[in-house]
Order: sequence, then structure tokens, then C-alpha cells
Amino acid sequence: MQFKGLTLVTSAFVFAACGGGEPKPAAEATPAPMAETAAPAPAAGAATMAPATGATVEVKMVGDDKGFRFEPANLTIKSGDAVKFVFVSGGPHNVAFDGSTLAADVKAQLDANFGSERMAELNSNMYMAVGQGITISFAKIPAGTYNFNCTPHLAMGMKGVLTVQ
Ligand SMILES: [Cu+2]
Repeated sequence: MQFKGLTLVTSAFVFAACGGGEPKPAAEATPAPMAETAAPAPAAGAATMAPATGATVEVKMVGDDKGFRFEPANLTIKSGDAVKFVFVSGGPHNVAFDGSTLAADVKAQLDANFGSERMAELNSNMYMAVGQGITISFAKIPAGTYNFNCTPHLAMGMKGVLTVQ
């Protein structure tokens, strides 16, 4: 019983800390059953992962004596396709999309489409071994150009442009 109360307080606190200041005074007064639904409740308008419905295009993450790069760095896909970023050499590499030019709903959908490999907003986990990587779905992503880069090697020009048709 005591643990249950403790858990509720903890998750309510975490929720408040991450939720961008949307106060939930009701959570305090609500008894235990509410705790299960309170924690995973997404913010209003939050997107959910949309699985790819089309082809999967591979992009290699490379670092060698010619430099650090994505291969190909410029590519075109259709909405609904997926892009599989795969570590080949010279890491650590990650995949980070530039959200500064994206509409809020597009940004939220792309972020959700990072799935379980998402480390932070529009940022993948860090990859250090051959074969590691992330497959990002572009389902529910509108036509446009999307800039991406590798955070550790951005200054060395490891970036690319993805066009969604
Ligand atoms: Cu890199």
C-alpha cells in the first residue's frame, strides 16, 4: 500500500516535470486506479508511430580516410517509405533531423516515427558498431525536404537532405 502511494507521487511528479507545466491537481486527489492511466497519457495532439507502408531505402553511415558522411547524402523517397540508416564505419554516428523548419504536427509525427530508437526529439540513439542503426518510417509525413545530420560529425559535414514526394 505504501509503495503504491509512493509510485503515484513519483509518476505524478515526473509527468509534471516533463509535461511543460500543465498542472494536474486532480491527480493528487485521485485514488490508485488513476495511476495506471496517468503515466502514459500523451499530451494533447501527440502523434503516434506510423509504420511504413512502402519501400525501405538504405543510407550508410560512414567514416573513413575520405571523411564522415551519409551514403547517399541526398535521396528521394515517397511518403510511406522508410529509411534505414546503418552504421558502416567510423562512429559513433547518430541520425538527427532538423526540426526548425518543420510545422509542429509534422515534427511531432516524424519524432514519433523514430520509434524505440529515439533518444531525444528527432534524435536517434548513438551507434558504434557495424550493422547498428535506425529505420525511420515516413508514413504520415508530407511531401517536402527534410535535413538530417550526425550530431558528432555535423561540424565535419556529415549531413544530408531527404526529399519526400
Ligand atoms: Cu557520424
